Amino acid sequence: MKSYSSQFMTLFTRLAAPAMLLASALLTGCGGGGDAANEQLKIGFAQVGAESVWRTANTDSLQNEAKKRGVDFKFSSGEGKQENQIRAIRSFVAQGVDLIILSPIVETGWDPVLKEAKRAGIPVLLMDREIDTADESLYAAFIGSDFVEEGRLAAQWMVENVKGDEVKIVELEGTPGSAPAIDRQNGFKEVVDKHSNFTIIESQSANFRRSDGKDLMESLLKLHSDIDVVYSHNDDMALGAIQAIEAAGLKPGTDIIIISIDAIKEAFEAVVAGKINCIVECTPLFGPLAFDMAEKILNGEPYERRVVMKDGVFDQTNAAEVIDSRKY
Ligand code: GZL
Repeated sequence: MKSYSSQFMTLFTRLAAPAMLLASALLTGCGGGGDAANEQLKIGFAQVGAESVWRTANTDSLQNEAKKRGVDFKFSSGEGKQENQIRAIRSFVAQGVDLIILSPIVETGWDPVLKEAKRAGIPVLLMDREIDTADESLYAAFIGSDFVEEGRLAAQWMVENVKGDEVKIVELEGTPGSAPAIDRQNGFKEVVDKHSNFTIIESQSANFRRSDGKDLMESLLKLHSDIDVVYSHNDDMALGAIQAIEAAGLKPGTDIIIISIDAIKEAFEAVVAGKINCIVECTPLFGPLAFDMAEKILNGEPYERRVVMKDGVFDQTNAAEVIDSRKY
């Protein structure tokens, strides 16, 4: 297991590398052969779960890249529970991994277990979602999207494309307490609050899950006969809501405008079919970048502590031309 402090790493590498190479040459009888510094990386990944197409695409991206790089990759699915992720992190520490990748299901409650990783000298790379902590030293870096901006982009598209004196919106929220649910709600509201003819009449969680999105939309349609817009924090819930809207005899994308985030392939297909009006991209394809960052952290090389992905906006004016190039 490599230790983490970059100063120690730099010193260690400078002083030890020639000695290690000499030792390996003596032991293996080969002069200047294998590079001892290139031992197999052992990385633990505490994933949220498998709640959405986005999530499984994210898992695949990491697992495929780990395989390509010959990393000893220890994957643990939290199955939607923080306690499972905390248990996985403790297990990675006990196994002496070199680095931990964490996609934290919610923002709070991580300090104790991250302190244990820090005491063990194991750096933590936050991927996808951020945490709420006063101690920034508990993680080495963050790589993910700007969820507040995603919410703003969704609302901006709505105020530019949906007309009416009194536009009523229902919001399908993601997992309560998660960074994407909190931030996508805040970013959307920031723009809506500047336009008095737009009103959010309901905002409830469907946990990023398709079946929950369908159930929630069914109940909202029973409560309200005048819904103009559905703003969904992810495509899975939007696709579930579409099932409920159609079951109610209404036309999604026409009778009720649908705006969603993630931009999975199935959502692109729904946009082309006229059932979703706008999707804001949130790429799950972190694999190559995550492992590049992990290697820099472990090698004591300079790296960006915060890497924010670029997200696009797609609607019925541009979805058809890019759908074939989409990778998730
Ligand atoms: C966003 C990610 C969210 C996706 C959902 O980066 O955390 O979690 O928007 C996923 O599809 O479940």
